Amino acid sequence: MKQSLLSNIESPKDLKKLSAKELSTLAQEIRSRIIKSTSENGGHVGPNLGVVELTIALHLSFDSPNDKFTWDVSHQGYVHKLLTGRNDSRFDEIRKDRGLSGFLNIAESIHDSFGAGHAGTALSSALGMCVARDLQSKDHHVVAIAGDAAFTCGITLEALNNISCTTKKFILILNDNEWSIAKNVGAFSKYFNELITNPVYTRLHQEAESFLSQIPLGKSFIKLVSKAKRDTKELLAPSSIFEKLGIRYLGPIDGHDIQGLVQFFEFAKKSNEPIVLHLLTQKGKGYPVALEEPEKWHGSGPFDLVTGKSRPENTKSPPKYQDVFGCCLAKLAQSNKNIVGITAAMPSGTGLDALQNAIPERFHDVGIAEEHAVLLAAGMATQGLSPVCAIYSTFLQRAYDPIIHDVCLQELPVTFCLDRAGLSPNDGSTHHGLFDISYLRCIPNAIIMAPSNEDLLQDMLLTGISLKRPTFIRYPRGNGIGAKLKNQPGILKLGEAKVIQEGELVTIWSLGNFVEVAKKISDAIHNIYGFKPTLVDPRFVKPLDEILLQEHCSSHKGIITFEDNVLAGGFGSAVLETIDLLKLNFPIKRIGWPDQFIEHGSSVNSLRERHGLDFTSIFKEVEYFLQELEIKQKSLAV
Ligand SMILES: Cc1ncc(C[n+]2csc(CCOP(=O)(O)OP(=O)(O)O)c2C)c(N)n1
Repeated sequence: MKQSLLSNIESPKDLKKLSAKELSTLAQEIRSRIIKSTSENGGHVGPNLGVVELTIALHLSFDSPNDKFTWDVSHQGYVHKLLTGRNDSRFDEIRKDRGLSGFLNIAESIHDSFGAGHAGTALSSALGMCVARDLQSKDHHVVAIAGDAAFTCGITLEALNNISCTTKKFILILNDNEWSIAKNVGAFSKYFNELITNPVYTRLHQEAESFLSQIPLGKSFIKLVSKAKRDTKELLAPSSIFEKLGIRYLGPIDGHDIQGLVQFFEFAKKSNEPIVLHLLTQKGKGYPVALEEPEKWHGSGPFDLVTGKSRPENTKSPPKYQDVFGCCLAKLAQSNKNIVGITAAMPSGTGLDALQNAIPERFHDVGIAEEHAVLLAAGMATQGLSPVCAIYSTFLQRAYDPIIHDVCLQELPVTFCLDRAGLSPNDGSTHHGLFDISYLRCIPNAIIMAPSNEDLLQDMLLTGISLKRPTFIRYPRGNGIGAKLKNQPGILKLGEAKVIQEGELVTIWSLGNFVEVAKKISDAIHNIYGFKPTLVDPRFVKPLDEILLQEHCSSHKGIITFEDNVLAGGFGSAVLETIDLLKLNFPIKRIGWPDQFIEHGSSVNSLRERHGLDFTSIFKEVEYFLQELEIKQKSLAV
């Protein structure tokens, strides 16, 4: 069988041996490899298919790892992985237990100059590398590659403001495919479109392109491009924000033409001022189904290679938390005209598209701008609106200051709905929502809830809106537990925990999705030790039900807490601190995530197993605790 070209690429140097025709065959092979692998493992299909030529051209023109690339989000880094020695069995299991990470990671390869997972980091990190290079009198290139949606991020704009006064040598690739996850939003997106369609600009560019294509690489090419650029600059300057910021603008450029791209990159390498190359690419290029539905194919679960259809989910599965949230909010908004929904570029992921469809004028997608989203909500809240900010737990980290300084300090009625609290297994350390309890619990005025089932999420949403105070509701990724959904949610009493099983000797306070685990642990205790522990669903992390806690401390021998958050500063810490504050001197065992970043994995269960949070490991811990409390197994009791 003929060996594929891709199988002979062990490092970017091997690319340079290929002819133009072979490079285009290689591009096809890479596309097939990505489609095949993502059909098994899921992953970022569309973004990667869109950057095949761009990545090949980058590695042809630049010298990685000496030259540095910073990729925004880095979800589009699969091609880069394949060209930098990672076209092996680990790619077959990308995002799985033994596979590569779905993002770039400095620990995974020397070619990954910077890891990411959150948007908006490419320009600032590249600029930092430029500062180091200039100070150390080195002369390598640093290239930031950012999608059009990265320009909805505040950090990207902060970096843009800082580039030309910091370095003369900075290359920015704007990979414009017009899509964020959903269609890109905002004024920058419109502006990029204007740059592409402006007739004056297009005419000039066509001229530039036609003469570029006639000229071989080399000094004459560079000189002519520079001249053309100078000649056109006067005309272009008024329309190019980049030029105003001291960054030379060249574009629009066909992002799928390898040879053309190489010429532009060679030109950029010679530039004596910061330069941006505006590339046009198609998300999903080469896979018709992905081209047709860019939003669906931004990130996909496993799918059928031929039809592109998602592998059938169990139709009997309970609804996802995100959908219960979205439907419930849309329903509540029908009868409460003050409710407004805000998302930072995740309308479908958060389920907020239900509100978008039902009442579009009360739906706001602000782009990848979590910090702004929270301030926007704060402003709305001062004027009598009831904003609901739906932001994944991990991305809310971006908005920490406005949460403290604007919402909580002024005690404004903003309801935060934190989806993906807990594990995001395939995505890994950049995406797990394991810190929110710790980073929110220390903020005065914050009310924090975690539902143990999807119906309780509805109650908490109504409770949050009704409280008219800063409220945070954290819930996990994926399906609920199959709880019956009430038509009309109820309002919970602030801070009231619920005893779900009256028992004896030990009381187990388990939060959110760990209530189900606690029930199983309780059954095992009953079988082996012959007693039923008390089970509590605390529902509120803050305020904590101190009265119930105090009662349980006097009627039990010890307390166990479970949570889907890091132990440091988490729910168990809240219980421990309260025990200390109340001077109860009561034995406690806390179960939660350790003080380390949790990697990606195939599933919640596999990661729990690896980190001692599966049933068997937890039960072992519980048994040690029972021994400490001198509670004996049934068979050993006298
Ligand atoms: C801070 C933050 N918020 C939200 C996201 C979720 N997210 C991942 S990729 C993406 C869109 C990226 O669009 P763009 O940068 O244009 O790249 P493309 O996928 O179109 O190539 C979003 C919103 C994120 N990664 N980081």
